Amino acid sequence: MKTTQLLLYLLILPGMIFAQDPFETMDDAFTEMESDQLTLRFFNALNGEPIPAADVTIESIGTYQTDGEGKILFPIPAENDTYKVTFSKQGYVKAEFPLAIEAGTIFFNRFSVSPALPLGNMRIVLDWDSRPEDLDAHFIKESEYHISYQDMRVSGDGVDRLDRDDRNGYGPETITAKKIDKNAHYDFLVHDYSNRSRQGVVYLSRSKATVKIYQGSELLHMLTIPRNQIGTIWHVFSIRNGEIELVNELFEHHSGI
Ligand SMILES: [Ca+2]
Repeated sequence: MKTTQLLLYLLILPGMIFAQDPFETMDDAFTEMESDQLTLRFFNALNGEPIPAADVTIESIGTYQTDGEGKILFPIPAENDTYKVTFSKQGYVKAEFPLAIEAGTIFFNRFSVSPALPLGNMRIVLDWDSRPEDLDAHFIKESEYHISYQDMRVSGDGVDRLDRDDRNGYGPETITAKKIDKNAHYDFLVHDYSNRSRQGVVYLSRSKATVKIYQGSELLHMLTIPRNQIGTIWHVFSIRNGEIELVNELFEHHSGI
């Protein structure tokens, strides 16, 4: 009996540890090779679930509907270019973003889309690849509070929160701010928790991390992490006097963390 149980654990555990995502990535690569098509995948930024039956238009390529896995497949265009993608589904922000296709491939094909937001709300969504396993989003209101996995809800002005902490690759890791104080200074940082004690490493830069800033009914900004840089902290943006200032720099140390 015990031997049987042990065997069962040995069979089941690796599947639990690696979840299903690495297989999705392998599936995508296999399907793309077989069919000369590319894949985009769309997820709900609040819970990480795939979004089915959404309309996705890729400029000068076509319009597609996501399947039950939140996925579309489209033919590889003949020309390397940046194409405008429009995602729309009732109940979600209508998201428009650029998609660069280079040498017949996409740099990163996972997009977490925010459910519709009340006017004035801001939602910051971090997606990344399978490694490092644990990146952390930090949203800091100077002299007042610091939201992260360590303190998901703060009482300060009581309106900002971490919706989702992801620890096994891919994200999304999501922070919602119900109100931005026009007199305050905010910073948004991404910390490579998995490699936090290492110096001179490029794992974060290789993570394909992408941050989307949604506000009200719009996707305001989409930033991709700078490539080939050393550091375990990505300072993505600040907010001063209610205005977003993009920073997009990597650091080994940062006073905010
Ligand atoms: Ca995390």
